[in-house]
Amino acid sequence: MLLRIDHVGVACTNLEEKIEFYESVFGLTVVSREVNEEQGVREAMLHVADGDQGASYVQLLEPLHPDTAVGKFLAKRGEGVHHIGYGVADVTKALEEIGAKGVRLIDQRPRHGSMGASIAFLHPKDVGGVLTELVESSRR
Ligand code: V0V
Ligand code: CO
Repeated sequence: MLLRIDHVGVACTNLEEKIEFYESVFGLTVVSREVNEEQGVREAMLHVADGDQGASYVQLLEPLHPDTAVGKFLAKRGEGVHHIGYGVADVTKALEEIGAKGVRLIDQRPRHGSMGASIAFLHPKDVGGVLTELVESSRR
């Protein structure tokens, strides 16, 4: 069901500083920057690699307000890995299958994600403490 790791989401307090870090230390390139009001983030996607099933990225996330998913995470845990996004062929179908196995769905239906993707989150408490995102890429 999971095709690849689409992205690793990293929570940070200063997006511009963190972009510069990933560019200068790892030589990565920003391929997209967006503000996603619904998710409460300003984010950047940095391309890591291309594979048979699509590309993989690092997603740097800065909260728009303290009272958001990433804002609360930063207050509680500080900067670091926030979630893992797995590529799937059909996010609606994947949600159905995973929900039927008793895993709590944060999103009952897909939301708008970075670069036109359809995304949905699974509750970290039901995935061994890992906030897990399903990503149906718009380009396949
Ligand atoms: C919270 N918890 C986490 C966590 N965030 N555990 C692992 N990884 C995380 N990122 C734990 C937290 O420590 C608590 O455990 C418990 O879950 C409840 O957390 P809370 O601080 O009370 O916060 P809640 O319950 O209000 O919200 C937590 C959830 C929320 C996960 C439900 O953050 C959420 O809905 N996230 C999905 C949306 C999201 O993250 N959007 C930003 C990325 P203890 O302390 O009680 O044991 S947007 C994105 O990725 C986009 C746009 C994209 O890829 O395109
Ligand atoms: Co993400």
